[in-house]
Amino acid sequence: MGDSGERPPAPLARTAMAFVLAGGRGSRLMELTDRRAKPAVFFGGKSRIIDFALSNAINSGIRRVAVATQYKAHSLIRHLQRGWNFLRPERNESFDILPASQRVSEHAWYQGTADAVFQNIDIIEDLAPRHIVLLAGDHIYKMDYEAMLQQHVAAGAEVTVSCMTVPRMEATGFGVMAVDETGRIVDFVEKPADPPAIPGQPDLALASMGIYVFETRFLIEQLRRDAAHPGSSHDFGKDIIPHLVARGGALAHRFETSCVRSSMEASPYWRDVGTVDAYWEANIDLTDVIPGLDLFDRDWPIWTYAEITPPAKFVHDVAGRRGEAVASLVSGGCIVSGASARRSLLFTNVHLHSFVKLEGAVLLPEVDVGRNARLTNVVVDRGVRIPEGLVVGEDPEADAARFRRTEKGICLITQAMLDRLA
Ligand code: ADQ
Ligand code: ADP
Repeated sequence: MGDSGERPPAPLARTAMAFVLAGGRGSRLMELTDRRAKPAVFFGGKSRIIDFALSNAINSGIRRVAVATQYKAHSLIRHLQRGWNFLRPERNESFDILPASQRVSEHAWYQGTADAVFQNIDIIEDLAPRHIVLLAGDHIYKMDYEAMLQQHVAAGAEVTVSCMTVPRMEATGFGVMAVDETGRIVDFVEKPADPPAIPGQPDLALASMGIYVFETRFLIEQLRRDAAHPGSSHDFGKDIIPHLVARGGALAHRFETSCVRSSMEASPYWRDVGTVDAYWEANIDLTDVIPGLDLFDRDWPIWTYAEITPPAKFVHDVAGRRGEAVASLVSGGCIVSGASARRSLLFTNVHLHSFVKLEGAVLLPEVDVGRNARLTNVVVDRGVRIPEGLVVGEDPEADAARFRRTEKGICLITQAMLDRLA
């Protein structure tokens, strides 16, 4: 290949800041978000959901990160402090946790996503990043934000919005857009009851992923304008983005062009894991021989805080039968003692006792499963002690009476539910 003489464009991530919105509740995850915000919910054996957005930022080359927190933020803040405090001001890097703290007005927590950024304008101005990449802390995906920054600058857009095609009937929970042949967004409706289809593709819609790129100065101007607007709900999807689309300044960025895929991943992967069913399925899918999401991709590592644990251990039960796990992920510190697990995910420090049988089980850290228990298609919250002989997943009515059973028949089990039975 000859040298064209053209220099590659200068990277933009290094002078950008990732601003992660991590304050929402995620109420459809039921009891999993009773005590922690959705971004702090465990995922994939070792990580928490927010680790994906943060790892994407770091892997893209971004070295300034801020996380706005609000709802039940303790578990999230503790995780961020333990795992994500390696960015150093001495290297012109920064990591800021920004809890809603009534900094602007003594009467207002973060009113909406735009207000969560507005209330921190002084901190952003101090750090003076050239661009802001706005992210949600609650999605599972691998994406190179540098590609999106480059497209934004090359096109001279006011805002660039990342998007992907979704089945039209599933688009009711998204911002749905129409684009012209240049990629300009010509229409945008937030969470429409009857989502508009992509022209010529009646079953598909173009959905916003809630990822936005702005030049910092322009974003601040828009936030100030929005804050002064009496009718605004101070939300990106409801207020800021529709306003910029109407001005003709909004550009669509196709996720397909910047999603990161290892040789194993067949198609672009993005999950909301916003319901217990979606959460169970996305976790269990990781046990597939060829999973849709490759956590073993060394070119795009998902960083997290991980406790230092001994290796997972498999031992015979009292009668000399083996402890085994097949088609499963087993994290450090686990002990599988004469139990058998199939198509299951054991997070850190899970203990299975003799004669336990698991099938389709997602066990969060420190779960202890007593002898003879049989669990099928379950999600068990952190630290739960499953009593000896408990059977879940074989009698729908009994399950629904005792636990949170979803339409698809997945049971979510928390300690409070078990305590009520005792
Ligand atoms: P939603 O995800 O429904 O839609 P929203 O509930 O505002 O929008 O949440 C966006 C992010 O902001 C989440 O990560 C949430 O945790 C966080 N958040 C919410 N309120 C917050 C607050 N007060 N303070 C701090 N953080 C807060 C958005 C867009 C849609 C788009 C979807 C894609 O509005 O257009 O299609 O994301 O998932
Ligand atoms: P994680 O999200 O890491 O699992 P924990 O389960 O330790 O975190 O706790 C999540 C949040 O719930 C923390 O704010 C913790 O202080 C709080 N918490 C833990 N146990 C209880 C409890 N029994 N009652 C009320 N709050 C609790």
